[in-house]
Amino acid sequence: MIELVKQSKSQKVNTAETLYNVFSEEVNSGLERNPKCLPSKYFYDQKGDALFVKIMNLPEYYLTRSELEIFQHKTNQLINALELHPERYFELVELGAGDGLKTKELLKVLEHQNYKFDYLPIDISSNALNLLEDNLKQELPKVSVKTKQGDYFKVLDALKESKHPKIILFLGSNIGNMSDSAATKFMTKLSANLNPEDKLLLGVDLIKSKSVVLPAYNDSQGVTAAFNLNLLARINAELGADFNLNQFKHKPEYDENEGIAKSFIESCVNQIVTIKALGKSFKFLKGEKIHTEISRKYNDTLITEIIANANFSLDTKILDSKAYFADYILTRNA
Ligand code: AVI
Repeated sequence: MIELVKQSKSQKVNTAETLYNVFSEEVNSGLERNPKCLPSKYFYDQKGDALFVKIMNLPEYYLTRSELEIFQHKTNQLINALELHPERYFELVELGAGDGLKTKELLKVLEHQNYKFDYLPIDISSNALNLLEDNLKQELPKVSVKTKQGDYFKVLDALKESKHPKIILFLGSNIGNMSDSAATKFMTKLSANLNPEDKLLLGVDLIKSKSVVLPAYNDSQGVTAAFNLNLLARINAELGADFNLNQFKHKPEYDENEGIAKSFIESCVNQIVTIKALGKSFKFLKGEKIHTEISRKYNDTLITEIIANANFSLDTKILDSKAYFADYILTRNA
């Protein structure tokens, strides 16, 4: 197995500096645009991570519960669809494993039925990986866990050498936070980093009525609002901005025909915000919106379209009991 080279202290400083520069450049270019926008990847600082955990437990946020139900009650269907055999060793690789809540249901059954495999969670956050590893040591001590910290594609590229059959998990409708063109590119790059016959389990939220989707992004406790506005708090803290969080509000939208939930931050008044790190100020009109996130919902046609040029074939899909969520199983073509 190829291990990722550990970074030296000075490399870490350079990485932090680069990340800071990219963050300030992306904030600048997003706020320069008309209409204004900010990338959703910046939701996830320590506070954002904690708020997202709260979101996953909200009564309105059905996504996590729906996929968990598939992993709890359709585990054997998943195992059959992935064509796993107890005697044939495989690597179970998870992109952005988080707390591994759903995956643990699969790991439990695989461990119990004596499947031969290693579990390789990949995450950009070493903190998240350490927590997951500790938790698995307690709960499933027999599962072999090999955490991989870093960029998904760099890790997958290194793993490609191994030639062992791989099952890739990309759960939670994380792909839905990408535009369709970014998702298409992502799938193409993913398949290029796999070997023929490797499998992908892609978890996606399905297009459904506004009465179900919109509350998931506009919960009654205001957790999603805090998650969205935390982006401004982060810009205040890290780039020395003076956003007054009381003068902006969370504004989600969902169009059933388009099948995309969109989150915005709306300015409640005419105001000017200064960002010290950029040495400049930005004007916001009352009612002006900053677009912060898309959460795309899918159907078979959309999935077929995003994999059209990606060298995957679509084997099957497994749904939860309400048909809110789907886990698609794909095979990397020869
Ligand atoms: C991580 N991602 C799939 C979540 C979603 O549903 O788009 C992020 C989220 N944003 C607001 N609520 C949850």
